[in-house]
Amino acid sequence: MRAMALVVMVLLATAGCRLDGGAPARPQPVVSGTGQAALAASERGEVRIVELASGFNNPWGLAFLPDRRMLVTERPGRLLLLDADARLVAEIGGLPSIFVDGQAGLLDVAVAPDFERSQAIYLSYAKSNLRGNLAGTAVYRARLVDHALADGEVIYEQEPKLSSGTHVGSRLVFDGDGHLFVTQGENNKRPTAQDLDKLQGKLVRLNLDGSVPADNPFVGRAGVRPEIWSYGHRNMQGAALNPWTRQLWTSEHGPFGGDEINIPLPGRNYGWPIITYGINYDGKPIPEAIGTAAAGMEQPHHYWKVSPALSGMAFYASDRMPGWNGNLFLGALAGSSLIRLELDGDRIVHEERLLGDRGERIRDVRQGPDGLLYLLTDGVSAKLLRLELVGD
Ligand SMILES: [Ca+2]
Repeated sequence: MRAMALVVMVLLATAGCRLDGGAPARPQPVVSGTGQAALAASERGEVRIVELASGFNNPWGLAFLPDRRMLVTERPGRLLLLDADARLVAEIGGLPSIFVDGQAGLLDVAVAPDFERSQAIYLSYAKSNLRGNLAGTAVYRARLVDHALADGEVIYEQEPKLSSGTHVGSRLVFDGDGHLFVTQGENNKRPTAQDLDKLQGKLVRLNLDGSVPADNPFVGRAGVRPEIWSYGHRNMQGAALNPWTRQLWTSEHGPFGGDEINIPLPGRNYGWPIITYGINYDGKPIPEAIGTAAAGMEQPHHYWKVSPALSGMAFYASDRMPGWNGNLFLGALAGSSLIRLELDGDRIVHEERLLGDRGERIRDVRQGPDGLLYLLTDGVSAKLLRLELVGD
């Protein structure tokens, strides 16, 4: 066995002191640089899987800085900075107060398109009300200065707040044209997904400072929140910009069955809970559902009868691994695999499940600046993995 440098960093920061509404995070070591590699077979060749780091506590989102360092969010309220070799550098300080309970907590992280000038990063998270018993999805923008956030500002938050820790989303995606998309859930308050005066169960589109774009579809309509881009969504935990069409694609958890991919168009109704391909977990129909289709409601672009439990997603656009170029990858939680979809234009023409024999829930997937794929697994002792298609 070759000598390996094990760098163990015990985090001394007391993350618990800035958490509201839930058990404090349990600081634990993130172990980097083990470099353990495994091979897996796939339709397009052999896949080399390298374990870059482990010990993350319920990680949610991964983002690359321009210098190839990485930011990883942990749902209990930590933001970690890793160097380009995935060694832990620091826990970032100066985060906002975060509501941590169930599915709620610190969620996605996104690096501003002009980061090299602005040093701005964006976080989506659950923000509590004053009583601390309910929360809503919110977006925080701040500058990353060394190992802390500075000049932080809440640029968006759901009001009223309805969640006690379920179906909060969330992913953050820039459209490359001066806007930020925020995916959200309906807080398991199903009918609110159809209420246009509420922000739960909506995809929203903001300017980079959080203001409402003048060309949002409902601007100026009485009783309708102008942030809304599309509605009738259950819980979108994945989103990515299609690099070839520049359109946003989202993944959405169905109930029992009926997970969806959508390409949300402005002002459209994506149906939840009126139309769905899923049923309740107890085997009964969704109470509000009238079927799988209705006038004025959009069909999903793609759906699964058996829910993989879709999480983060990434389009792969690189010549580094030609066999995967043009594919769409999605993490599957319950499905414990990485879903690879082949596209013909927007049409999904083939699906392969990767890494299924590892039995790991996949929380996020991103294309790295080196043209390789990076995954976060899920849970209390989660891993950062790097995938390379070597038999291509
Ligand atoms: Ca739908």
